[in-house]
Amino acid sequence: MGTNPKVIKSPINSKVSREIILQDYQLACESRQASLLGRREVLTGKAKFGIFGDGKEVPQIAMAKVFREGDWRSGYYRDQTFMMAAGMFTLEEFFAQLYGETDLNYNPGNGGRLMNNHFATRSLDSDGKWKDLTKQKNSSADISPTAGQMPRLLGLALASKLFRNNPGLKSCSGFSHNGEEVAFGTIGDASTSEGHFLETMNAAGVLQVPMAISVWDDGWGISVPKKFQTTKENISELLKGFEKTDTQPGFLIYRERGWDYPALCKMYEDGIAQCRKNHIPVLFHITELTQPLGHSTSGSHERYKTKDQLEREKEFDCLVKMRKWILENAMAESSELEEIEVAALQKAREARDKAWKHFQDPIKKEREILIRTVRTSHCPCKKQERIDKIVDDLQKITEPIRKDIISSGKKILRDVCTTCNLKKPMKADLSAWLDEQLTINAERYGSHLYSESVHSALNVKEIPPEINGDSKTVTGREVLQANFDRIIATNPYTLVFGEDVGKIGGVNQTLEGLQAKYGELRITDTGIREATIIGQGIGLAMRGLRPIAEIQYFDYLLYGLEVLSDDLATLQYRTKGGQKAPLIISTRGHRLEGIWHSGSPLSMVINSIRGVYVLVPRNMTQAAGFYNTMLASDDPALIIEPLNGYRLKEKMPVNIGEYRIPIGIPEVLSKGKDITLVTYGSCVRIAQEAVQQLKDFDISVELIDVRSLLPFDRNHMILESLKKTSKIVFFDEDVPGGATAYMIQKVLEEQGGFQYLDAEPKTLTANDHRPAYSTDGDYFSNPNAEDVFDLIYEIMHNYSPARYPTLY
Ligand SMILES: Cc1ncc(C[n+]2csc(CCOP(=O)(O)OP(=O)(O)O)c2C)c(N)n1
Ligand SMILES: [Mg+2]
Repeated sequence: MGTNPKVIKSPINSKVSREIILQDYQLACESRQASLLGRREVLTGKAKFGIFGDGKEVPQIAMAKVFREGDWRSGYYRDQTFMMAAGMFTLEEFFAQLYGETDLNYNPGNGGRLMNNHFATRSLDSDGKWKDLTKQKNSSADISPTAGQMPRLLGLALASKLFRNNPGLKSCSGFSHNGEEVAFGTIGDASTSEGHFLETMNAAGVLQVPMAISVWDDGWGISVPKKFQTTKENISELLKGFEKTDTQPGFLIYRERGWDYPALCKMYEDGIAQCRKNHIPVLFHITELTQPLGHSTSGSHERYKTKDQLEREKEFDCLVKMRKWILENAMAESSELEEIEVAALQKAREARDKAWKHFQDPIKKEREILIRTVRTSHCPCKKQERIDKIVDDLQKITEPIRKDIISSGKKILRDVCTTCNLKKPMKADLSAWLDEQLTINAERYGSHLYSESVHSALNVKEIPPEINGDSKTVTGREVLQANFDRIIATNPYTLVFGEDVGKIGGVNQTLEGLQAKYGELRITDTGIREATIIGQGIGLAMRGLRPIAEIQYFDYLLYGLEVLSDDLATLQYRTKGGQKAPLIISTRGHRLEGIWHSGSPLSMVINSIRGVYVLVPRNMTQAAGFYNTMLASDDPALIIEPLNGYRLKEKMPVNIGEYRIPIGIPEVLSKGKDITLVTYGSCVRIAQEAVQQLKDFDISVELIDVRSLLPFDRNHMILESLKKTSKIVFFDEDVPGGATAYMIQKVLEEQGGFQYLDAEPKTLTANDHRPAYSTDGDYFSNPNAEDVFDLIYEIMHNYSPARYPTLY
C-alpha cells in the first residue's frame, strides 16, 4: 500500500481513512479468493461441500466496523467476510472448516462437526467454564435450517436489556457492560419467508431490544427468485408497518445498496449507534447483492438465471463496484489495486496450503502407524496376499481420510490368522491400535452431546426433600410456587417467562404473586410465540442468564420443537463444548382434556432433542426438585409437570428451594416380587391404583417410577428388579411404539435384561389416535388402571395358569 495519503473526494467519516479503505478492499479480495479456491477444493474432491460468502463482502466489512467486544452475532453461511473483518475467523480457519478439521486449534468454531461456513466463537474454556464474554467478540453457533438463527437472536438482544434494566444484575460481571451489547443478525432474503423471521421481528419490536438484523438480499433462495418469496418483492417495504414513529416504538429501517461502500459504512454507524444507546431494534435491508459462484457447490446457477441476470450480477458485483469507487475518488492507482489483488490471492493460497497440511498430516501419520504395525512381521500363511493388497491399496490413496484407515485396519484384522505364531503379536498390536483409534474417534466425532464440565447435571448431588412434623399439607401448585419464590429470591440470574406467566402467575398459578414481588423483568408475560419463547431462552442462557421458559402446554411444544431440536439440543455438540445454553423449558403435560390438552408425546421429544435432558416428574415435589437440580447444573432440560397434579395434596418439604432430585435415577415406589411395572409422570398414580387391585389377586408388583427419560436409569435399577421378578411391563400414555419402545430398548438391550425374562415383555400405551374429550373420551383413549390390571393378570396367567386362572 502506498504511503502518500491522497485526498478522498467523499470522506466517509473520520475513522475511515484511505489506508483503512485499501485494507478493507484487500480483505474483501482475500475473502473472494477464499471462496474461489474453496469451490475448487470441493470440485477436486478435497472437501465434500462448499457454500461461500462471495458477492456479500462489502456490506459485511461495513457492518464489522461497528461490531464491538461484548457484541453478539447470530447469522448464517454467507458471513465469512464479516467474521474475518471482525477478527473472529481467519482465512486458515476458513479452509480448515471446509476440510472438516477436527482439531479445535485449527477449527475452533465447530471442531469438524458442521459443514463449512458455520461459524462460532468459544464462550467456554476447556473446562466448560464461562470466559469473560465482554472482552471478546461473540458469534453464537450457526445452524443450517434457514431462519433458524432468528429465535436465539431475540434472546441474545434481550439479555442486554435485562443487564441494563435489572438492578439485581448490576454486580454480575463477565457477561455485559450495562447492556451496551448489540445482537447482530444476518439472514438471506429468501429466508425471511420463514415464520421464525416474522415471529422474531414482531417480538423484537414489542420488547424493544438492541437487535440489528441485516438482510443480505441477492434476490434468490437457491433457484427460487424473490417473486415467489416476498410480497412486493421487497422485505423492507413489506415491513414498513414495523417502523418506529414519533409516537410509537418500532424498528429503525434502513435500505442500502450492497455495493455502495461509503453509504453502507455511514448507515451502519448511524443505525448501530441508536440501537446500542437506546435499545431500538434495526432492520438493515441490503439490496443488489450478487452470487458470483451461485448458491453452493451443489449445482450451478446457469441452470436458472438468464444470461441478462448473470451479466447484471457481474456488473453489480460489490468488489467491482468498490474498486471503481476507489479509482473514481483517486484513492489509489489501478496498479496499486492490482498489487492488492495479487497479494490477496497469495494470502488465500497460503492459508489453504497451511490448513490442508494441518488437516492431512495427522491422518497420514495414522496411516503410517497402521502400515508399520502390519509390516513388522510376515506370515507364510495364505492370507498374507489379501493383507498385502489392503495395505497397498491404502498406501496408494493420495489424500487418505480416517475412514480409509480404520476400514483397512478392521479388514486386515479379520485376515490375521490365529494359528500362526509369527502373527500373534501383530494381531494384539493391531487390535490394541484399533481400539485406541476407535476411542479417539468416538471423542473426536461424538463428545459433548451434554455438558462435560464439573457442572454437568449428572454430577449434581442429591439433596432429598425433607418432610417432617412441620410440613404442611398443601396443593401441588403451592409446592411449586414456594420453590419458584426461593429460586427467584436467591439466584439473580434466574427469570421465568411465557404466556400468562406474569400478571396471573401462570395458568395454574404456580408463579402466583411473584411478578408483584420481583418485578416484570423476572416474571414476564410473553406473546403467543412458542418458537421465540424457546429462542429467547437460548439467547439469554448463552449470555450467562438462567432462564426458565414456559410452554403453556406440552402439546404446544411442537411450535417450538424445531428450535429445541436444531438449536438447543445440538449446541454443545456442534461447538464441541465451545458454547452452552443451560435453559430450562418448563411445560405441563399428560392427561387432562381432549386432543390438545392431554398429549403425552414423549417419543416425539426424546427422539428429537437428545442433548437436552427430559424429566417427567410424577408430582410437584419431584418437579420442584428437578428445577433445583437443573439450576445447579449447566445442562439444558425439559421438565414436564403432570397437568392433573396441581390441585392434589402434597406435603411441603421444609427445605423447599434447596432439595435436589437426581436425574436418571428411578425410584422404586412399591416393592414386589412377581412382576416389574415401569412408568412415569401421571401414569404413576394409575399404576398405584392397579397395584392395589392386583394385590387383592395375590400378585405382587414392583412399581418403578423412572422419573427421567433422558438420561434413563443410569444405575440399571430396573435390571435389578427384573432379575428378581423376571417379568416386566412398560406403561405410559404415549402412542404404541413410543416412549415405551424406548424404555424396552434401554432395559432389554442396553442393560442386558433379555436374559432374565421368563415372560414376554409387554407395553401398555394410549391408542394411536389422540385422546378424545371428556372423562369417557379419556378412559377409552388412554390406558387406565383396569387396563394395567388386565395386562398384568394375563401375563401372570400365562406364566402360571393354575395359580392365576382366567378371570373373564
Ligand atoms: C428450513 C430449511 N429449508 C430449506 C433449506 C435448504 N436451503 C438452504 S439455503 C436455501 C436458500 C436460502 O436463500 P436465502 O435466504 O436468500 O440465502 P442466500 O443463500 O441467497 O444467501 C435453502 C432453501 C434449509 N437449509 N433449511
Ligand atoms: Mg438470497
